[in-house]
Amino acid sequence: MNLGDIARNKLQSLALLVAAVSLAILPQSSFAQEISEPATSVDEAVAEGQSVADGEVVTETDAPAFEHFGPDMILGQPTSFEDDAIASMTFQDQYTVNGDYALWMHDAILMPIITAISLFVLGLLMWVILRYRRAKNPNPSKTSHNTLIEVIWTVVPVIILVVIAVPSISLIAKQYQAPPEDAITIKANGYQWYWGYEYVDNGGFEVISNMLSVEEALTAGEPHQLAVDNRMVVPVGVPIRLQTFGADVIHSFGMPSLWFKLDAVPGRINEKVLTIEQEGIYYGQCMELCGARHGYMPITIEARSMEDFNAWVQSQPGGMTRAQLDAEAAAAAAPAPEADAEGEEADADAEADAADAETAAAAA
Ligand SMILES: [Cu+2]
Repeated sequence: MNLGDIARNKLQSLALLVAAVSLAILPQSSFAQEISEPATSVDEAVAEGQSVADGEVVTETDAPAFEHFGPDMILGQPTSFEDDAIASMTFQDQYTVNGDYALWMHDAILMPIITAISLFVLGLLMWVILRYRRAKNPNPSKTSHNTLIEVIWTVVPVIILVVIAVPSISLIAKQYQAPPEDAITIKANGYQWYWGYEYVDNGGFEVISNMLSVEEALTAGEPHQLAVDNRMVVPVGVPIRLQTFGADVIHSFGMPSLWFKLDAVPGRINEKVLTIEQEGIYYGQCMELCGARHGYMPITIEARSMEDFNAWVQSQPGGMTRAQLDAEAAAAAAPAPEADAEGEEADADAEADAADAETAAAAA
């Protein structure tokens, strides 16, 4: 190795060192800044009452006003130990039919069975320890088989497992029921490290959602690390076909109070149906370890009446309600009045031709 090579090697390692140090001291906020940008520009467009559709700036005229819910409408969120010790250790309140069922299964089936078995085993242990200790029972029994006891300790656990299996399997079946055909499709895209909500059935616009800073969350009266700048607004009481997709790595869309968790996997679309029972704000998080800022990509769902949802959709760039899309499709499908008349004539001709052909065939 000559002197030049040595110098080059030294320089390369120095460059690596400088890069590593600058990465380490680069403020975290600069990452957040990068990913917040698209959302800010959309906000500005909305604030100016304009929507950017197909690259054109369109001024909105008749879109109804929409206002987001305040913190008084927060329903689905975790409870801190200080506020309520018991609630902090168990499930959040549930706002879907599946969530109610799962909570019932936990409270009425699993917990009583677990408690009874634990107490029974504890009782048996205590009895054996006290009654059959060496001082009390110097000559232990040599019994090695007892058919009755063996049958009981085989059959009873089988019955317990069957009792648990029936509601358990039925819950799995409920969770994976296919959404009805008219369900509203919303696609949640997981990015490193934020969420994008694509409104497939409402014009295909995407809402980019980033976590609020501590100050912003406190000002808004919302919980920090759960509150976001742009919420996922959904209609209440109607089935939503919620699809998940991973744009880079595997994420997971998890909403504890809605009994909904679905992995967002690159290269495939997962889907489950979600029907929220009550208007309000619900918080969730990414639930798959997805990288450095995995803990900072929360989900906020705002469930609104269909009327409010439609108003919100129209406030989004390129957003179209179902009625608007249907009307547009009908207008595109229906020919102009003149063409319509000609079309009818053409139809009549075709029918006559068909009749002629039938007669000819019959004659032959
Ligand atoms: Cu993630």
